[in-house]
Amino acid sequence: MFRVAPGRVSNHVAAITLLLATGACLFAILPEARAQVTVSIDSKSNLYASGLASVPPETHPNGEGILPPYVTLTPGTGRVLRFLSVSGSVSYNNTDAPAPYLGQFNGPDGGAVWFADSNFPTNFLTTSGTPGLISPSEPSPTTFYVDMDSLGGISGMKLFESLPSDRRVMFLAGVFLTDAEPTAPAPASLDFSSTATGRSFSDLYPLLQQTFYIGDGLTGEGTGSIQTFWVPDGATRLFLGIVDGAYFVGGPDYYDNNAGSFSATFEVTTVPEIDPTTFASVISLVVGSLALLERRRAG
Ligand SMILES: [Ca+2]
Ligand SMILES: [Ca+2]
Repeated sequence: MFRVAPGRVSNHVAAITLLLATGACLFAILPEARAQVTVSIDSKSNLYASGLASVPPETHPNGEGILPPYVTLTPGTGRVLRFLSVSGSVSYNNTDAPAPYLGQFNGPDGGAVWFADSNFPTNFLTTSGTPGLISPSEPSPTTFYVDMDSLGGISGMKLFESLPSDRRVMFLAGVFLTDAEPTAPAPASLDFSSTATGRSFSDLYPLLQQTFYIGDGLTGEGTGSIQTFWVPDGATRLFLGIVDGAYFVGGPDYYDNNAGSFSATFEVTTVPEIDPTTFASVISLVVGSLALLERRRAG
């Protein structure tokens, strides 16, 4: 540590020493800056194909989409991911939906998109007794919610809302992986319903292979503060993509009728652990130096 020898240094040198010590302290606390990255995410990017060499078509009979984009991450601990900008819009079906539903585009936070056909109320919906599930008596057209199963090593995801207007599908989503191909079992599915984690979290701690909601990366939609996604130790890749499926329930599917894309700008920084003993030593040095300066000034 620094030592200030009384009587042998001028006030000037002591002041510089104090500044250097304070600067070193601040430098240790500030996060390490990393370069910003911008990635384009096609709406056909199948998040459930993350880390695979190719998209297995047999698990997506109605449209397997394409491999999702990814970035490599510098290994480490205490890493956080923050999105500085997410823009663009996507459609869950701009190809073969009935005319009223064709071309419903939504932004990165997702949309409460509409759908209605003769199968919808009976095949996939049960009772309004459970929050988020739509009552069969609810008039069509109604809106989707998300209740995806895991596939291989990649987890599913849930996003129920009682109010149809609060539901969100086709949002930007992500998953952290190592360099290895993901293998089962998948971790538990995260639940982004407002009755669970919600979409307005300030910090999220996803596991490896656990898909997570990103949206626009802000606590609100286009408003609020920047959300912090803690990178799981061991992660060396971040994949960005879309969660899609038949009515957004069950297995991933129906990627090929999507349209549009998102553009996401983000950075990963490292927040060093602050060693309490080191921190206390520096504070003690600063206080000691101040006291020395005062004594010399008084003398
Ligand atoms: Ca689709
Ligand atoms: Ca948001």
